[in-house]
Amino acid sequence: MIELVQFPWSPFCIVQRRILEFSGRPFKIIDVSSTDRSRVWQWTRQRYYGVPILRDGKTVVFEVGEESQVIAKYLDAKLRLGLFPRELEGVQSVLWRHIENEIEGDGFRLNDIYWKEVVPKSEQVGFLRHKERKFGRGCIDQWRAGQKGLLKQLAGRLIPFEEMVMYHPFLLGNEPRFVDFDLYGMLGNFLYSGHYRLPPAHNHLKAWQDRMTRLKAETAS
Ligand SMILES: N[C@@H](CCC(=O)N[C@@H](CS)C(=O)NCC(=O)O)C(=O)O
Repeated sequence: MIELVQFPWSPFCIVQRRILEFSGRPFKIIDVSSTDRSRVWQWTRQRYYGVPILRDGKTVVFEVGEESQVIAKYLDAKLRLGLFPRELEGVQSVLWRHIENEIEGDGFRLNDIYWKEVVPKSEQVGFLRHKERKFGRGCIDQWRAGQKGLLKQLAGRLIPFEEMVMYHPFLLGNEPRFVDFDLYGMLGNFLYSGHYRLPPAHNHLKAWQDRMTRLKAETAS
């Protein structure tokens, strides 16, 4: 059985978790601490410490670069999900970079404002240290001070996605593609704390999100 190593509020883990749920195949979730990656390090034979990773029998699958989609492409090929049709590779590549940088950047900062409600107590010191080493001392307080502006920025950045799902059920047409799951994951992280809703003006996006939550693959074999 496929095993997904994750922690629950990670945007990139939500992407792979939803793809697996969508596939309808049984899989096992292995939660690791957001601050202790020893299992990931061990399973990847000291080649990776990020999450998510997958283990499928003897195969361990992990990303090889900031913009690779090794895990999603592995699942797509194995479970025949139709998420990466060749004719959409170009447009999907441009979109997933934007989704994983701009949308993710606003979303995780907004969720991190509530980090004490989200991160288990035993992981909090490691979490804060990791954030402050990466983004500077007091970064989360700065994000909290700028919360309104961040929310406005995210709402603006979501307008093109709202426009995309106005005329068809998924971002690129009538079928769900990788970028649908990618955006779903980034928004899942933004919404994780329970303190936010999608901007009310984006009602098509809300309907898309509900659709994505329920979606099951018909063609998976
Ligand atoms: N491009 C990677 C990004 C994965 C990523 O950034 N994961 C975060 C957790 S959300 C992580 O583990 N970062 C390394 C760290 O926390 O040390 C993917 O799609 O999986």
